[in-house]
Amino acid sequence: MNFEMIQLSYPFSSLEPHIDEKTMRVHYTKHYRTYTEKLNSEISKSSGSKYYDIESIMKDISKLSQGIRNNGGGYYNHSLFFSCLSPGGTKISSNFLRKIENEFSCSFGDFKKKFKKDSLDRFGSGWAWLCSSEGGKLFISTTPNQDNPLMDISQKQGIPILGLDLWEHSYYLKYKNQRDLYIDNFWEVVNWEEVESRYNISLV
Ligand code: MN3
Repeated sequence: MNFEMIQLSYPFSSLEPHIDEKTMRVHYTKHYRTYTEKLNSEISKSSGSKYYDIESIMKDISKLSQGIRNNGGGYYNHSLFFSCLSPGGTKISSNFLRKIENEFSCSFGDFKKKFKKDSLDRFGSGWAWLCSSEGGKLFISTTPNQDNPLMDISQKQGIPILGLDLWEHSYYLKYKNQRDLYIDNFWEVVNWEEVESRYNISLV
């Protein structure tokens, strides 16, 4: 089993000015590629080779090596992150907007504020997530390093449908220490069609 990088449906420069071309290029061709290659190498020399999909690996991560946890997480997380971006973003459907407002009992603006606060509270490297859990309940969570809520070691488990990379490599070239500005601008490039589609799949 060899895991492959997802192909981007948009050019590196197309998320400008919110995410700059150079960051996208390095992030995809260096960081993401390295996680993918290391995952494949870790798996080939371990019991991970009996797995056929990345989701099953995440769900059994407590039984697998630290190398698979780091690089498998890196592979899964970046595949999700890059899939949920699009040039200029896509408009959220009225259905899914209502879903978010109902689930979080607040406006869409306040939901974004909550997501931002949790992202800023995550110290050091990690990820912020919008997740679906049993019965389609939505929740926000954050994880350290390359962990994610699909992993069986995660404090709060669910199916991630949107992920924000909080590692400095994802924003430092453009935003330097301003993680808050990076988070604000992230919303400008979210592919809500993809997020909603992942939510619908999570219900099955
Ligand atoms: Mn990254």
